[in-house]
Amino acid sequence: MKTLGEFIIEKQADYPNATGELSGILSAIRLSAKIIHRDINRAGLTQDILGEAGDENIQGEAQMKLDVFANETMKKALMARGDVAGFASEEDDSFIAFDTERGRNAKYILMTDPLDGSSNIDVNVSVGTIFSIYKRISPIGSPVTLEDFFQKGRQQVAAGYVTYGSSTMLVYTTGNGVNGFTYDPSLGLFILSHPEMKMPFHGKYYSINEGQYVTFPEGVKKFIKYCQEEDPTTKRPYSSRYIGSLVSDFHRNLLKGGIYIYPTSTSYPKGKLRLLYEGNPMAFLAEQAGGKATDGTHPILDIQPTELHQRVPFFVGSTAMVDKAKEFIEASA
Ligand code: AHM
Ligand code: MG
Repeated sequence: MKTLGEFIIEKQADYPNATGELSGILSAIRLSAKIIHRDINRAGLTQDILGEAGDENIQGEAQMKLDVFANETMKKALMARGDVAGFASEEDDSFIAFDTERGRNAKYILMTDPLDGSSNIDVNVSVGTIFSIYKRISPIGSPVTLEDFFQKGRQQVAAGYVTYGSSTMLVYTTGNGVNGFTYDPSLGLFILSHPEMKMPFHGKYYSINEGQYVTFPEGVKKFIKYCQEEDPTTKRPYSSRYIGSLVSDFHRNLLKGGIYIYPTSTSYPKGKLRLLYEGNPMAFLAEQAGGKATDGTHPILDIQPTELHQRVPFFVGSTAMVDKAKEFIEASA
């Protein structure tokens, strides 16, 4: 049995010059995950953490109490350890510079969607936390600037998610494969349960909000029809699974093989998901597990961010399925 803590220490030993800051950040995330896990699991009992918070985030979406709570938990845990210089979150309007002696001298920044899958919070369906870590570009010793957050996904040092499902799992990469840890609440420990995760090359599930079919671009509609056709050689028709929580849908497709799509649509002309908090970390994990992620034209990880809350059309999952979807999109362009 190997715990997440032991695993982090073991990995750090591979880098003799490591300062332990990245390990510190991962420990802060681990602590946040335990706190969020606890509160999600009690949510049905304590009305004060269910429902809407009464505010909207910068994108005009209603914030849930648990969204706000998870955001504060992450921020406080990271601030307390002092290993990040700045923080940006889907729930905050702007980035935050941790402007303390330690914060100014830290070399990493972190971006997060602290509680993804808002529509599933109040109905006991899995939600998740997504995080993404970069080295800052601005000089150490000064407060972080916006350019620190506008780095291509390719520059990520680490990324991962926590899925609060039938069990809670933390899955992350530091660019050297993907490893998954299952939380044992009785011990309060994350245990390595899924070493070196690999996404099947050919998938057989597709995850998309098909109710919005009429609003999708032609290429996406054709890909959906392709998934539904009968063809024994490619094991079609594929099955559809849509949880409506990116983390859960991604996690399912990572284990079983499949594709998750949130395309452009007439309701979301630029896509719904956010490049910095959702697209990039999931794309990094997908590539590290042997899968792919594209906006339909370019690899997600090669997109130059220009806005903190930038949206992106998102196709992620098994390589063969992502390539196929791209083929349909290119043919309809
Ligand atoms: P959120 O970050 O506000 O929760 O939005 C992102 C979520 C994804 O987790 C999920 O896949 C998608 O939005 C669901 O959207 P829809 O209800 O339009 O299908
Ligand atoms: Mg989200």
